[in-house]
Amino acid sequence: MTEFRNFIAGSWSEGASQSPNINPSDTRDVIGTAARASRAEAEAAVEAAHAAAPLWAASTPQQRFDVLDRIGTEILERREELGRLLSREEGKILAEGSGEVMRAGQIFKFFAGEALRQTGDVLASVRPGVTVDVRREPVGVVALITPWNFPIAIPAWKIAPALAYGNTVVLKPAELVPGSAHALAEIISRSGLPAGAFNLVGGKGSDIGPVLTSHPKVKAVSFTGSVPTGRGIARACAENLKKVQLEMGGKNPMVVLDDADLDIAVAASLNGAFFSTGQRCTASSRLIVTEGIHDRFVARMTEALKKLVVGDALDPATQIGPVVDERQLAQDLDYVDIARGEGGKVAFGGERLNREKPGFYMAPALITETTPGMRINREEVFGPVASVIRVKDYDEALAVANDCEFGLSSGICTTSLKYASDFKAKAQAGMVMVNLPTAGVDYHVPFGGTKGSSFGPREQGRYAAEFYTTVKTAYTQP
Ligand code: UN1
Repeated sequence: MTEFRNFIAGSWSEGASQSPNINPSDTRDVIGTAARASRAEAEAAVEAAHAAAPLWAASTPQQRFDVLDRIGTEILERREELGRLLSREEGKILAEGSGEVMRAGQIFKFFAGEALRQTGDVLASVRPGVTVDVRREPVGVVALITPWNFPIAIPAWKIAPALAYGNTVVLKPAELVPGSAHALAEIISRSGLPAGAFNLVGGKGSDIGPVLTSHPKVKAVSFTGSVPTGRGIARACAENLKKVQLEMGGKNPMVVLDDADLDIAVAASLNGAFFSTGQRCTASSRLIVTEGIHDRFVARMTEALKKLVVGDALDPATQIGPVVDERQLAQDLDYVDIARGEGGKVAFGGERLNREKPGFYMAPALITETTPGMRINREEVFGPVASVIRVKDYDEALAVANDCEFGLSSGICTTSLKYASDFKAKAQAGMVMVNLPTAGVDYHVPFGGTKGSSFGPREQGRYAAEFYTTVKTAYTQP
């Protein structure tokens, strides 16, 4: 049995207890056992990161480049194997699994370069003869709490900038996907990073999360996950005056206008709503469609959904893998019922599917005849469920798109430059997509949202420096 262990101060450990890592495509397949850290182990990880902090903060840009570049190289070389492990434990299909691993490798390569490209300012003071320089310094120990839906890319896009800017790390990955985090930790352990600069602790968030968010030696917490957990983390960080960065939910709109290219609109909506089994905070869960194209759009979507192959994530013929676990599947099915109860019509799917192997399979659901006030259009489902809202024109589409407590990614399909430009300006979202799915983002540009979706500085690209550094202003009189 493979053991996915904790990594603390440069040593591997079994944890206080273990939990099984189950394949959602075949629940008989136990991939391994995952270490659950005790609170004392989580504390030891923070202490190790704290002890290593001065050494890593003093590392040269070349040392940081070398470490991150080595990590990126090994991830890229092993992308098929790591992608398979990721798909086996999370349930996204093989192409998505290896694609995600590739993204993780590219992120490490990008931040390897950023370690060399760090900048500062040198200015004249307002006082004669005095100069001022403004430089970025590491924050110190950062705690990274990551979700199950991107088991390697999200840890990568937090760890890589943390290390590139000279911080040390304690990673707490989601319990459902310990294998990918363990593989990443092994790669990091061989990279030349000093012992203690990177630590991995597995287990329940409710158990060890509070250790990380309250420990005085943790200076910053970056979290991706649910809104209630995010709020709790923000409260704890406020109490202890830590920097905090939160990426939470979405209820992302995809607007389809009468003048849209229907092929593009259907492809972008299918991808955005249902790929990765809809388990992305960037998923297009509200399809807002103007009346002139509505019926043709729904007919084409339904036709396309009928052809999608739902099955074992490790079967190359599969297009939609299983839902991650029983609890999430129950929630997805529940929301289909809620939508039906509110007057929505299930145009396709929405039921549990039985396959040869016992797993959490669900037919992707398209719900039509919905209105903006319904719960199905206000609450995040986090599964393969999308609803269609019929609107009169662009103005109504924009208003409905923005009538939401979230603001992560907003899409529009149109051939009109006028509407596309207006939407880019007025969409209340951190990311806007024109004729592209709301999900599936680049790795070298900022990622994040507005309103209830995100809190704190942006992730990714060079904007990541904002969170992972602190600014020092130095005055010199020679
Ligand atoms: C993507 O759409 O490519 O948890 C990334 C999530 C996001 C990542 C989405 N933080 O779904």
